Order: sequence, then C-alpha cells, then structure tokens
Amino acid sequence: MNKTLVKEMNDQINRELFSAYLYLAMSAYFESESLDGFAHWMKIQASEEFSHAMKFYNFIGERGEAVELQAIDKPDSKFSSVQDIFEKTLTHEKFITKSINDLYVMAQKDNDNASIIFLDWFVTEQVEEEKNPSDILGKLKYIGKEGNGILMMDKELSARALPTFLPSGEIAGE
Ligand code: OFO
Repeated sequence: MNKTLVKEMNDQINRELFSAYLYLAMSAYFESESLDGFAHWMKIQASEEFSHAMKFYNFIGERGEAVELQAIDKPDSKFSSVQDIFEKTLTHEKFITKSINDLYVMAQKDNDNASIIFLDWFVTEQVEEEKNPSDILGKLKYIGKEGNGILMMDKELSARALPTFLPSGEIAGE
C-alpha cells in the first residue's frame, strides 16, 4: 500500500478513537444533568466509533501493513446545553466526513481498489453520522430550553437499541 495512505489510515484510527472519547465525555455531561436517555444514546455512539476504529485497525493488518496507535487527545468536557452538544457533534462529524473523503481521494489516486471498496462503507456511514445530530438539532429548535420537550426527547433517545459490536468492527446479526 502507499505509505502515505497507511499513515493517514493510522491517523484515522486515532480520529475514530477520539470521536469515541468525545462522545463519552458528552455522555458523562448528560449523566451529570440526569438526562439518562441522552447519555445512553451517546454511549452507543461512542461504541460505534470504537467499531469504526477497529475496521481500520483490521484493514491495515489484513493488507500486511503496520498498525501504529497514537495518544488520544483529551476531549472537551465543558458543555453549555443539549443544543451545544449536538452542534459540536455535527461539527465534529463534518470534520470526520472530510477526513474520509480525503482518504478516498488518496486511494483513488493510487488506484488502490481494495481501499476504495473498504472506504465505500465509511462514505455511506458518514451520511448517517451527519444526519443523526442534524435531525436532533432540528427537533431541538422546536423545543428550545423547554423542560418537558427535553424530557420527552430523553425518553425517545433512551430507546436506541444497543448493538453488539464484534472485534472486526462489524455488528452482530447484520
Ligand atoms: Fe466514525 O463516524 Fe462518527 O466520528
């Protein structure tokens, strides 16, 4: 594989693990605010990010390249509101989408079809990764800071199904 692409994929492991850290920090904030449904939703989001990192980890190894783990930055832990968190989530996911697109272009330039096919999954996934916080922000606009609405949404988000992630990064049963 192209060495720059391997390096960038290793960096992507770090970005995905940072995403998991960031969403765990957000989950902890929600717990401190007694919003257990939002906290549950963010914990699942964090697990998903770990599974994204594992997909890169496994792919790099399967291609006979070296995985190089790096230190994970400390995430922000100060948030001002539910809205603030989902705005930061959307901004972060847009950043991740850009990094996936950059990897895609690199793989295309190198005619690395195996990497292109691997990255296809992430290109599709990022559509959902941006849609989720964007949909929640859309609903929050109607609710504002109104307590009842936030509590109703908290109940709604508590129903997010808990997937079982396999070490491959895949979800059991899919
Ligand atoms: Fe891994 O997609 Fe979100 O960050």
